[in-house]
Amino acid sequence: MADLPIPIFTSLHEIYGDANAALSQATRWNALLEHYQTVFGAKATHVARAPGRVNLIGEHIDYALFGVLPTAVEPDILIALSLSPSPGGHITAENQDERYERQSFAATRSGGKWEVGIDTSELRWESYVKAGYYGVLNRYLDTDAAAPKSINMLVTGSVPAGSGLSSSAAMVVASTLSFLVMNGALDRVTKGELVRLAMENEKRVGVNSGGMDQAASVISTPSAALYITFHPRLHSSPVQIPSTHPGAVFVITNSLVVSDKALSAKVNYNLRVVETLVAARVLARGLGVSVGEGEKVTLREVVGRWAGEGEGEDIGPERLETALHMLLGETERIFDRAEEGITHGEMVKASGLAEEAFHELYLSWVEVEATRFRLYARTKHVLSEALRVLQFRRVCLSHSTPTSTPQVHGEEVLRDLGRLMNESQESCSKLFQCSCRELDELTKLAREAGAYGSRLTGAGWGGCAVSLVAEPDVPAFIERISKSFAPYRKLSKEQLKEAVFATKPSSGAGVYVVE
Ligand code: NG1
Repeated sequence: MADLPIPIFTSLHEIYGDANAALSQATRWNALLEHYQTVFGAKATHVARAPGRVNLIGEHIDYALFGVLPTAVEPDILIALSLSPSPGGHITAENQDERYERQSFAATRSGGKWEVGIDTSELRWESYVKAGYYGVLNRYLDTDAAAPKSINMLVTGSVPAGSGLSSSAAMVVASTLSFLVMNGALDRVTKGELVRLAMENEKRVGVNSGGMDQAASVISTPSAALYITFHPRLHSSPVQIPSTHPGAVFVITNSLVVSDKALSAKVNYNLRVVETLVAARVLARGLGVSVGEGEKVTLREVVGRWAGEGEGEDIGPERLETALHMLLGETERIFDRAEEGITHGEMVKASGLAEEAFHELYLSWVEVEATRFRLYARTKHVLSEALRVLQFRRVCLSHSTPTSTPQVHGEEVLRDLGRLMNESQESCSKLFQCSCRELDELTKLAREAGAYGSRLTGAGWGGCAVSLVAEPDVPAFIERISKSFAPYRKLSKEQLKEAVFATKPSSGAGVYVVE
């Protein structure tokens, strides 16, 4: 799938998978194109589209290189585009959301590179547009080439920001696509290359993201979830959600707590990236697995080496599952299990590196802030969550065709999947500490409202939960949760519809050519 070209769409039906969904999106698309003409006095020629995603299971393990199971959703970022006749490579980016001001900028050449002036000291919406531009310019445009094209862009989005549905990745993928198509470079990239480019681009905005979101936003199809693995290289395969009776539906509920990953990165996201990297070295040391002095080894690589995986090989899901089971026991022996975590000095000692080498390897490239580091709890979460992804996938694969005793079987399957989701929530909350009071409450209320399983989705610390609900129970579930979760009571009907909704898988990113 990663080797396929970027799709060029000519109908909304192709994008949203069915005629009804396409119809309900048509008004929004038409409004965007009309607005574009009013703002820029000319018609848009293309619309770049990138969807958000919901991660069904596998949280905070992509940057440890373990497989995850997301699916693209209907909410998306759209960027209407056309070349502007003005010379000089001017980019004018307007956002339909009035909170975000119009921005104009142009790339400059400096020291053999293109620069676009990304300001990471504060959160600015255009940084995500510039991040996409930076990657395209530096990868596909010579610095001694004539000035890049001038472009007018109008952005709109239905993925709520800071909600764990990956609006930031959708934004960066859509902007990367925009600059590729406008500079005539779209046919030079495959889906896999777009994922890698968007990942690098997002790092420019300050988050050391793992790659799951970009892969889900780019590679998804409307028919299945994706099992995405990152080791030894990016790979994805479709996983059909079992066609059980009753059918399985994933319902999104927004906790309404906005979590800004980029702003809290040094105490949350990036700190977890560092903790899990150091934990990998400590685990390797305890297991007698060899790691190069300057190597930033990941937990997935340590598990593989311990299980006898050769360079560039993948031991496959079965052997990985067995290895994870065994290693979960080993963590008890290897790590200091102090509840409050260990100090910086203790962590350096456990890594076996000299202070200076430790700093260079783990802290020189990222800003983190902590007095204690919980390597044991983080490792336990990562290994057990990686195991749950494999189990979830196995349940799905073994029930992907309807069975002869559908009713009984269906409920059993939903119970199995739900249990794994609940265990994931518990682990995210207690061991990885990436939940929050509202998400703990919301997932508990979701189970009380009839969900088989409920868990936070995405980075956490706020944002959305995803719940597994039997199809016939969806309306009752939505009604109950709307009443029981206190913050929902003050929402209007419209706001509630945006906060609580059943997901439909959608196709991955692509470019729509306006006729
Ligand atoms: P969100 O915050 O939902 O986009 C982030 C990371 C993912 C992954 C999850 C946690 C980015 C762009 N995304 O997702 O790669 O690590 O957290 O599972 O940083």
